[in-house]
Amino acid sequence: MPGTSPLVRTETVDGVATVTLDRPAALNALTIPMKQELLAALRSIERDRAVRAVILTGAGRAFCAGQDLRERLEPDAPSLGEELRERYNPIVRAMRGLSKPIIGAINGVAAGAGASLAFACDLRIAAEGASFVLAFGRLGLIPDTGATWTLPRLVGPSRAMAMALLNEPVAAAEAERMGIVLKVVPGEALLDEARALARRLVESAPIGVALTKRALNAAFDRDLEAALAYEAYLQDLAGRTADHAEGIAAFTEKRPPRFSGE
Ligand code: T3D
Repeated sequence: MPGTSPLVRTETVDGVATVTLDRPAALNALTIPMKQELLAALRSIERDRAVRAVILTGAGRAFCAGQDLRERLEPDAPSLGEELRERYNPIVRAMRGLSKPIIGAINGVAAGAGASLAFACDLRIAAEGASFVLAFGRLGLIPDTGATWTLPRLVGPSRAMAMALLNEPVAAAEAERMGIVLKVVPGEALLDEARALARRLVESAPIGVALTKRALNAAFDRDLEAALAYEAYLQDLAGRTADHAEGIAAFTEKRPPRFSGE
């Protein structure tokens, strides 16, 4: 079903919602209305039981150039702290807390908060011409929109510090070596590859997928004992689902599982 938003488009096909940042003339730089639309799209996807996986991508040659810097020059522009608290941080929370996995299909440059959005996805694949640059330091700023949390977890503290302090673009092939992206594909194949990955997630047990995402996110901040306890709690929930019973039945009957999401 095509969405109506002019700046963030959502299209859902066969359980996969593709969310496209759609302001290509400004490399999908983020304005206040665009951030509001992105958050609304994520919230709507959370409520939509038909959606089991999400693809986040950009229209045109960029994924997202981060905050629209021209908007910052407007006389009534909110403070940066307010902008983060009111608009960017809720988006990051919505992405990390979404019960469905998000694949970043990084079609071009991801800069500033655009890179942060890419890092907030659960999985990423990139087009050959894509790149990641924190860019904040060039503006005298610190990395935000969750990048100080996500990036060290993706690449380790040393590489994260280098990206944050040096602000040099990391090309797609290097991003693959660093573990930021799962794979790099020709630009024209990117969306097909993302859809193929999404289909595999759509065919998985949705509650198991949601709880897996929750467990891994939570484990970042816990010691082993707490992680073991949380695993036991979540596994108890997963073990009570009809999909777990279906997984066992499918294994014993030597057939593919048909997960209902119950
Ligand atoms: O609220 C807050 O401010 C707090 C949060 C901050 C979060 C942040 O994201 S801070 C970081 C903001 N982003 C940047 O600093 C990146 C700025 N852009 C660039 O460095 C370059 O555009 C790119 C490396 C992304 C791409 O370079 P290139 O040479 O391929 O393209 P270009 O010619 O620079 O850009 C094409 C057009 O997009 C151009 O418009 P024009 O001149 O053709 O009308 C350019 O101005 C526009 N554009 C690109 N980035 C932004 C932008 N317009 C507004 N804001 C942008 N961030």
